Order: sequence, then structure tokens, then C-alpha cells
Amino acid sequence: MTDDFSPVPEDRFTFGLWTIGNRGRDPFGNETRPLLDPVDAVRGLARIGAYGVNFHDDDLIPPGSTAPERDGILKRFREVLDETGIKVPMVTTNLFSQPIFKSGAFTANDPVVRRHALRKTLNAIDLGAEFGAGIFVMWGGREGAECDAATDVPSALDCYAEAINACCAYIKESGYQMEIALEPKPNEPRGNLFLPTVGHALAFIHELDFPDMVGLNPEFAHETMSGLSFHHAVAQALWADKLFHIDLNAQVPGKFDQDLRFGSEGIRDAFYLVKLLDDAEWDGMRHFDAHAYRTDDIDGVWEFAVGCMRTYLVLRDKARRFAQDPEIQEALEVTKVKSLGIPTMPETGADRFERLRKETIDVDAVAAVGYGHERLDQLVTELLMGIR
Ligand code: DIG
Ligand code: MN
Ligand code: MN
Repeated sequence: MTDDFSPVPEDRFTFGLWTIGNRGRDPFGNETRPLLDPVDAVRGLARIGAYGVNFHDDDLIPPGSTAPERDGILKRFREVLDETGIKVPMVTTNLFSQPIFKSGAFTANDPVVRRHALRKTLNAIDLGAEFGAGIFVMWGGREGAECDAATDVPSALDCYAEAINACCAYIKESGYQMEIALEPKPNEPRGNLFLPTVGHALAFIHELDFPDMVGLNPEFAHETMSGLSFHHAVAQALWADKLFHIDLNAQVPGKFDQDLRFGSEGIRDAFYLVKLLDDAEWDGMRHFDAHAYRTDDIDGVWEFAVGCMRTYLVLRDKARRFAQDPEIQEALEVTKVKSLGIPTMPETGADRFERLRKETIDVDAVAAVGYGHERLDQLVTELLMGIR
């Protein structure tokens, strides 16, 4: 079935090998699905209209692979990319599964662990460059703590910065066209994670040696876990010119990291996120870091992947209807939202503060104004419910 909401590569939807390849294991249950060969994953993505595939080093090359095994895997993978036209826009490294990283990777107290994490990352950067990836995501899944007495946060952040500075220097010295995107998360799998939100990460980036090379990969579920507005976080990343990549999924606030199908929870937040990216004409990848319910088989996995993309396209259509709906546009006028473009103090000159102080403002009259948010919000609700 094809309709207006059938994804095509031009929509720039991407999935990680670990998302469609998620086998349904959770902390309380074993895998419910068989291994998905990366070659089959790529063919499946091409079939459903995706643009690209991303991966952790370990997703593609199982740890412990011999050199000939590695070469064979890369050869098959390169062949299926050529066969399907699927791209590799982003690569990342897994610094969270192997036991050696149990107490951190870049921020482990033991420098031997930190050196192992750094060299694993340099190898993954090489792998990403080999496949033309322009973005290297860093999610510090083990960079955090449970036992605070065993942690010195400022020194841990020094180590975090040192590792990222080294990776930036390596990228520059290798001549790679690649940027680093940090992915914040408040907790899980560690009790507390360093760089827990977009705000923390933005502040951290300014302390680095190469801040222009480092941006953000915000994830819908992660900011939502903190009870924060994801689209406000993304808006600030855009405002700072630091939205290098994005992880789309769905999440119920206050629960564990659910990584649900995009739009399956919090449809209004999903709408405002899609509207934000569309209004900003952001040209980044629409990456889904999500997975199918544990209850489903491989057919359900592909239903999940198509559902992520279709919901995004439906919400993009709603965002464009919003912009063309005369009643919504009329209601927007009442809110004065477009007046945010008027500078608060356009005056110049030495007497500008004096002039501001002498200006006559009828405070009571202005305070009595109604901004029509109820009408506008109901119009948006009816737009999303499909009756406008
Ligand atoms: C989890 O949200 C993380 C890992 O899946 C991966 O390192 C990153 C890339 O999207 N997201
Ligand atoms: Mn997540
Ligand atoms: Mn993610």
C-alpha cells in the first residue's frame, strides 16, 4: 500500500542496526526474536523506504571477531550498501556493554580502562570514516555513578573532556569530515549519568578544545525521562546551532527508557517536535533510536519501523496544515507570538535607558489583555484529531 505517508529516501529516515535488530531481551526476560543479519537489516530498510543505517562498532563486528571474519563482514556489508543505495550517515561505539566498562569508560577511575575506551573509539571513528559517516554519536551509557563516594565528578568531567578533545584531534589529524554529537541521558544503566540533559551537554561543550566540532544528539525519551520538554530542548540546541543529529522515539514521563515507536506516546510533543524541525528546515537525519515491543516477531519489527516513519510524515502534514489553517493563523495573531521578533530595546544612544524609563505604559490595560490560548490550543487538538 502506498499513500501520501509512504516514506521515501528523500525523507532522510534512518535506523540503527541495534533498533530493527533489537531481539526483545529486557532486564527480566530473554530474547524473543532471532538475530537479524546486518545484510538483511539493510535490505529491509531499503524495502520500506529508509535513507540510511547507523551502527555501533559492536553491532556490525562482534567483539572477538578475527581479522578475516572482520574483513568478511565488512565486505558483505559494503556490497549490500552498494546494492541498495542505503547510506551510513552516523556511526557510534559501544562503551557500555562489555564488563570492562562497568564503572565507566571515558570517566572510569582506572586510566587503563579509559585508554581502552579511547582506542576502541578511535577504531570506531576509522570505521565510520570508511563508510562515509559525517556524525559520530557519543552516548555515555556508563559515564556516571551509583556510589558517589567512589566518584569525583569534576575530575570525571576532566577525563570526559580529555577523551573528547583527543577524538576531535584524531579526526582533524586524520583529515576526516566528521563531527561529534553528544547524547545526554539522566540515568540508566547507571544510577546517575554525567551530562544528563541537553542543558548540561551544551555547557560542557563550551569547555572543550574544539567546541565547533561538537554538538548534540538529543533523544526524545531521555529528556522526557527527566520530565523536561523534548522540543524545547531541541529548540535550544537549534538556537545554539548545535543540533547535529537526533534520536526519535516515544516515552511516558517518569518511566524507564522505553524507546517506543515514534508517536506511540505523547503525540502532541511529537507534533511540536516535527513542526519545529520542519519550520526550521533542519536538514539532519530523522533517526529512530527505538525498538519494537518484545511481544512482536520480525514482521512486527518492520511494522514498527514503518510506523515510526509514517507517524512522522502524518505529523509533518499536520504541521503544514497548521501553517495554512486560517482560523489557527487568526488565533496566532491574538497570542502575539510573532511579536517576539520585535527587539525589546531597539533604541541606541547614551539616553536609551532614560527614554525607556520615561515611556508611558498602561500596565493595568496591558495586564487585562486575553491572549486566546484556549481557542488556539483547542484548534491544535482538533487538527491532531483529524477534524480540521
Ligand atoms: C541509547 O539511547 C544510545 C545508544 O543506542 C547509541 O549509542 C545512541 C545512538 O543513537 N543512542
Ligand atoms: Mn533511549
Ligand atoms: Mn539514543
